[in-house]
Amino acid sequence: MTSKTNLSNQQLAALFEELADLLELSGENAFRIRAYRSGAAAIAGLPQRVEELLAQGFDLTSVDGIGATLAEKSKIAIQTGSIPALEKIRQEVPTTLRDVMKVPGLGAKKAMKLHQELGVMDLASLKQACLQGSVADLKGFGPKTQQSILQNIDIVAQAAERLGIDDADRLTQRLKGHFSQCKAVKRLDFAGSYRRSKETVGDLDMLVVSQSPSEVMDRFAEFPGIAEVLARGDTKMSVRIAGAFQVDLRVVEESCWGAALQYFTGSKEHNVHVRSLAKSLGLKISEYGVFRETEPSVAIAGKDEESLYRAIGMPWVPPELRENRFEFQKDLEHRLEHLIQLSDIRGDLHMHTDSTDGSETLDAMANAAIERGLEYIAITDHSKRVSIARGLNDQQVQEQWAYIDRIKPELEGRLMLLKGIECDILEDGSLDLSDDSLAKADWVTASIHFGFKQSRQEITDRILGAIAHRSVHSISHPSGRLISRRPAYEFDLTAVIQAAKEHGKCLEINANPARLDLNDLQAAAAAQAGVMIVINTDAHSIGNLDLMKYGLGVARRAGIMKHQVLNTKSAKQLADWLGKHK
Ligand code: DGT
Ligand code: CA
Ligand code: CA
Ligand code: ZN
Repeated sequence: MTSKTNLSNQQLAALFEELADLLELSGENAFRIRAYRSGAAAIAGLPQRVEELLAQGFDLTSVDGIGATLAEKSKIAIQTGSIPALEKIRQEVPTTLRDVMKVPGLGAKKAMKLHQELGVMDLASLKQACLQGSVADLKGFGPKTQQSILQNIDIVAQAAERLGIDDADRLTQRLKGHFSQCKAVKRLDFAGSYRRSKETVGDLDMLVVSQSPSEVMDRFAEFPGIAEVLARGDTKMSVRIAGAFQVDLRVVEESCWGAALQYFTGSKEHNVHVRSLAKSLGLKISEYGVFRETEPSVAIAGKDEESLYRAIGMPWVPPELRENRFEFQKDLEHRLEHLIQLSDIRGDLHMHTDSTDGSETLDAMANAAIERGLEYIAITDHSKRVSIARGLNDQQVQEQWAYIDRIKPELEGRLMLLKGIECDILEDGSLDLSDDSLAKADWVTASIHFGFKQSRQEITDRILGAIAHRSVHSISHPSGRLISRRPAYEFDLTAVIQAAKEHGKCLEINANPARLDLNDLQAAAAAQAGVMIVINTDAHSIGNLDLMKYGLGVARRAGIMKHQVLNTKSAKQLADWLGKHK
């Protein structure tokens, strides 16, 4: 079979995703839609291009999730670049409605109703309809729904443009792998917001040192995920990956590496300040190096970043701090000396097991923690209110803790295993488990999973009540947001910080990249107020224990120092701390 379309697996998967969305909008039966979705996921996960597989005579239906219909449509797509069924339905349903159906709280049915009744075509016309108040008048919607749609539109619009830090991370790994065999590449790194560990990344900025830029660009063009080459010059190239995501490549000289890396790492605000400092010293900093204004052709620094910062009298600034927040303040040296790093983390105080919605047994989680060199963990399964996760009631949690007491001796000297619980803060402000139960725990973290639509005051009061409860040690994912999917509930962060400080309770940075909650600014405010921070993975599987690094990204962006984080303490120190916080 020959093909002229050069369709990547991501592009092919995107076609099936679109088909599934449009079918859902048109009211097609759920079974067919699910088949296309799982097919799309299966195709996106294939290690080799579908085109190559077909050329080798590989039978696509042997892949889990790909049936005969999907295999046949894939063949046609590889040959023609599209799928006839998709072409047909695009005539009937505007494809821009896909964004509308993804607004939290809407879905396909409501999106279609908005289309049919109000002529909504896309996010822009949806926003307009909300602002005009016509959504509130529609049967089944109302003013409250209209209000929440308005809030959620921006989140969806942003999600379409930005990649989560973990997705960006995976993409950098694939790109590194792709270039590992390319001899023309002497050095490769990623700059921009990715290097600064922002929670989402607008585009990836890749820097390469090479003597032969064209060879590097040729190799770049062969990257399997590429949908389109947007621009290619002598040393610059931009491509579009899968959906809408962009990767910029710049090839630089070895002698400019530090200056280029510094320039393209940003942030823009940081760089503006760096350059004004340089100017006050009679220096000029560009992506090519540091120059004396009197001698603009000879670089005096810039081969590495250290030399660039030294030239303006500064220590090297970790990328996460380059946001013009803390790095130009007088206490920089002190902050740098103590800035928290991943190796400071000695335990993890939020994780789930298969007793609720985790995928592993308690023993497996404990062993995985030991393998990762953690000194202690708290098992914090859900409480009963989270019924979809089979949350534990008073009796079940006692049973789990009795089990922990039984296996503790075996773990002695290897892992301190804490009897914990993630206890829901109920809608009425009470806690989901009895005071008697909670008093028997080693570690109680309280969190909100329901009642997001309550007023700012009600939600604030719920959290304040939990903070004041004598058995609670910490509040988990305090804002309740899901990045690019659900906004935080409304609450008074300042009041929460103050109460946590007063009662000596912790606030969590939840390291799960879908949450990162508290975020960097909130965590900075809490730490500056003197609140103890705890950084937890909220692991639901063994692999999730490795998400800690994303929480560290947030903490470092917040300028947080080691002593401000509870789980940098040794097991002994933590036991002492818990003893004092009974
Ligand atoms: P993003 O991609 O939106 O998540 O954020 P960044 O920070 O990665 O921004 P991006 O990709 O536009 O640019 C990467 C860095 O390059 C940016 O942080 C600073 C530097 N940079 C790019 N363009 C300009 C510019 O026009 N002026 C200045 N001062 N710096 C720039
Ligand atoms: Ca960028
Ligand atoms: Ca860029
Ligand atoms: Zn949890």
